[in-house]
Amino acid sequence: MASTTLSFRRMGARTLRSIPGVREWLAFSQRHVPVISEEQIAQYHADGYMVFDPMLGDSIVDQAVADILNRPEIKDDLHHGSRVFDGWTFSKAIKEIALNQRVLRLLRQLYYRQPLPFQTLNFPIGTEQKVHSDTIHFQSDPPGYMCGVWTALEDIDMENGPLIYYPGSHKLPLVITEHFAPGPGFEHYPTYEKVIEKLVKDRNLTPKYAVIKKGLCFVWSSNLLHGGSVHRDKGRTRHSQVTHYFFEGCQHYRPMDSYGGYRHLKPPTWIR
Ligand SMILES: O=C(O)CCC(=O)C(=O)O
Ligand SMILES: [Fe+2]
Repeated sequence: MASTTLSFRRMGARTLRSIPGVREWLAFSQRHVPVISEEQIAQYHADGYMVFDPMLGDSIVDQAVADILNRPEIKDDLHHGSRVFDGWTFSKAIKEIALNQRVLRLLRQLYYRQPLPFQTLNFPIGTEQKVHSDTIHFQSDPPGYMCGVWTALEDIDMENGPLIYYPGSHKLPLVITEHFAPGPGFEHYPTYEKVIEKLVKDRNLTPKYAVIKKGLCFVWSSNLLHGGSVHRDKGRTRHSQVTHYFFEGCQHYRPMDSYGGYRHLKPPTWIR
């Protein structure tokens, strides 16, 4: 009897949510409802990362994967750098992952500002990307209001190229273009990678790996050192999606293209 009542209630809630505008109103009215504890917030700022369950459901995760499989950038030239840029522009599932209400609530709790998703990248296999901090690509003023939310679209283990990261490294001083290049520009990126490699060695940093289950997110603070570890099992995929977020009330610029007081402002395209 109790379970019949419960399933009627669930059905009623589902029907209500399908009315146009109700879902959005619900999300809006619940935007300040906490999804993590004060201790977890403190832990995130101490470590520079956390694992979070956005409660996505398999169907949306599988749909996001299906939506990128026919893209030419994946079908015609698959390599470790392969990625689909801004899949949210054509995939409802990718956009839903980027705008997931639990993630938005989490980020509001972590930063006390409204999060603004601005970019999605979908990876079919491990990136094997060298260790870096996203602050070389995206920075805010005031600094630090940027983060990455990396969602496992399938189970990740040590064989299919998990994220590598260095706990606590978000507290290291920022590495900016002036430290390693004669001027701004992406052509200096290989030098940046060498600088970071040396930093990791000199500080004797110990890596960890984001071995997480399908549907879970790995959230990193803007200056956390991270990259893609070796994708050992070439027969497997590593479907994943990263969404980058800025926060409201900040100026946004690209450090790699900035230099000597000049800031390369690049207004992001917000995902909405
Ligand atoms: O997925 C990866 O292996 C690395 C992704 C990354 O570093 C990023 O998107 O900022
Ligand atoms: Fe990154």
